[in-house]
Amino acid sequence: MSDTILIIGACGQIGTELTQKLREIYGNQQVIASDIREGNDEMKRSGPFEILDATDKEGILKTVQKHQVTQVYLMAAMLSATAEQHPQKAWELNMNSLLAVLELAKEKHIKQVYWPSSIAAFGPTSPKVQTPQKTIMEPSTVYGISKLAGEHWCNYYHEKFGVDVRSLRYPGIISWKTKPGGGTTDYAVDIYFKALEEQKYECFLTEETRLPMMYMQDAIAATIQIMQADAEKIKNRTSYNLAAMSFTPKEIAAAIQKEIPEFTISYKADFRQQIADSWPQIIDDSDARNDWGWQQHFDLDAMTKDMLKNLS
Ligand code: AKB
Repeated sequence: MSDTILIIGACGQIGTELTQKLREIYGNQQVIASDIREGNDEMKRSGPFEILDATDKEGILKTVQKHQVTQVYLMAAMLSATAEQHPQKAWELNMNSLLAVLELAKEKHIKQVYWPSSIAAFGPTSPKVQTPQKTIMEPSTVYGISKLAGEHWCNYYHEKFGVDVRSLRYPGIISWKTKPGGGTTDYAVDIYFKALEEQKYECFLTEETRLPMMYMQDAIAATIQIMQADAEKIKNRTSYNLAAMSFTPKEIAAAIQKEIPEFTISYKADFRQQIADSWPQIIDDSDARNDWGWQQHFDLDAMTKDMLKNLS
């Protein structure tokens, strides 16, 4: 394959594993990892690494030209909980980085762009169960507003300038290699670490808070699958709903208890409860399944077994 890929935000939760997988597929030298902070040894040893500010269009252009980049995966973002603490900064990072990359694609410096949206693009007035691909979207968080606006920028650049930009509305992503930071769904990662370290966990959401979630392997597979799909299969240029499972803190705790019977959970809801309450519970992703063949592999029990095996 002749593509050269730049990952912006390669040191984050998804970026780290995406970099590894893309290097396996395309070859180490074809995948340039970049982040505003220094990458870990493994990331720098296995292929090229650049320090890059996601909002610096000129810096991105220089990196694109230096490595003759054809595709950009823009993974840098401020997530929901942190964004509520720093609304202005979140807007600047989440929007300026996207507009910089879309402009570079419009100017034909790159051929293809991947940009993640989120279930956060929905809001309290969206249907909570089987949330459709197209429905009322009135997000009540800064992060959600930036994701919804970003989706429409993607669609606009595609319609007006023919930019080949593809996007998925990620649910909460669960993984063991790199911890997420600043998200509302992060409890579903922390709980596994605490289950092994302390056999107990205090959850910042209430026991019945149901949210859409996905194991990292599935998220990476979906991301690469949509980028490799034939262009005519991508009928939606805002962002595709994507789903694998939905569960509550009580249900994930029960799944952990099957493996660690002494594990206990307690609940102390904080400001993140309001964010979670504004999001869908179960997503209808039939467009992604029908248009380009999306299918998940992990359910809650399979993910729990794999998480605990890898962490212990
Ligand atoms: C968050 O919790 O902010 C993210 C997301 C659902 O996009 N994991």
